[in-house]
Amino acid sequence: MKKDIKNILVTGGLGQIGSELIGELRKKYGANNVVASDMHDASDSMKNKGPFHILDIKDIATFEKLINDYKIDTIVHLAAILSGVGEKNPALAWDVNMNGSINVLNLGLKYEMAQIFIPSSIAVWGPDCPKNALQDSPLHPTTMYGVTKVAGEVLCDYYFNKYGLDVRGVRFPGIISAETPPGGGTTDYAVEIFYEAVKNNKYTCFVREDTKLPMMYMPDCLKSVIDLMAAPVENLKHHSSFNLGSMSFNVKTLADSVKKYMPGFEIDYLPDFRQSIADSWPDTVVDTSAREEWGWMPSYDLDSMTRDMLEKLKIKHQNALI
Ligand code: NAD
Ligand code: AKB
Repeated sequence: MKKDIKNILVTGGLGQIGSELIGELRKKYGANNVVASDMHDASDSMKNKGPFHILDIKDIATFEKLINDYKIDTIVHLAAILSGVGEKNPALAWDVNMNGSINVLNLGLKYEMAQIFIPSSIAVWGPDCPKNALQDSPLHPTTMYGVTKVAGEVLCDYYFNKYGLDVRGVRFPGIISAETPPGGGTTDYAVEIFYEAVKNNKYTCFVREDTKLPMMYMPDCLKSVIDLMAAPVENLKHHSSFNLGSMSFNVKTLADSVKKYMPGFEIDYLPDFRQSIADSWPDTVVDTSAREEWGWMPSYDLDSMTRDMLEKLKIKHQNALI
């Protein structure tokens, strides 16, 4: 039986996605019904907007106390180690990503929760994936981050099929945003370029100019989570592994888009270990299942995103916030 979402706990809420998703969830579900958490303490401005608690996702006692105190019936699980940091410390990526997800799923089961949302990533694919990734393309990642994302998807589907726990998730592309900098992934260059353009009008990119990856602007990322969480479960054939397309471009095209609004912008290239991670991921994704099963439709393209990013970051720069 489908249960209503009333009280949500967000893990990893101070990260790139959480710091904006919490606001969107609060608009829909009420400020006091969305509890933010992270392993680090939050700023006063974050704490003034609604409940916040320090929570390491491996600390089950604190997890359960929060669930009981706030009558939590839904977890949006964002705490994770991303691909760049994960390749430098694979043991940490395995520990946080796998133990975090299994703890969330077991607590979801124990407290008979209405829903669990755990994002996956384009990192589930590896070099044998076609450059245009299909929903069912082979999942043979070559990073530990990707390994944990594949295992996470399979685990989520196991909990749905065996226990009927309503677990949902999407394979996010690289997320681009102006609020909180990204936390150590391979697609971070597509965010850094905007920050550096505004601050210095030049950027040294850590992948080659022909590197092409799927990307998405934050407003579309937020919309995807809100819409998938609200979708009727009976409409879903997939659960935790929806491909999600929005835009795809190589770094040269991205730099040209920035130059349109920042004449004189310069870019050069100094590829590092993240080049081979980027090379192992597809260029584009086919997201027909998300469109058909819950009406996914992105709004932003490269040009509208570039304009909005630069506007937002210029204001932050003028106010000495970046
Ligand atoms: P992020 O790195 O910006 O934030 C992750 C947060 O998790 C950080 O605030 C960190 O402090 C917290 N964290 C780390 N270890 C923790 C622990 N043990 N206990 C509690 N908190 C802990 O990540 P994000 O970009 O916001 O990503 C959120 C989710 O979306 C992740 O599952 C990530 O894999 C997925 N995703 C993100 C992107 C992207 O481009 N941002 C793309 C694909 C998938
Ligand atoms: C990363 O680059 O690790 C993330 C992702 C695509 O999952 N941004």
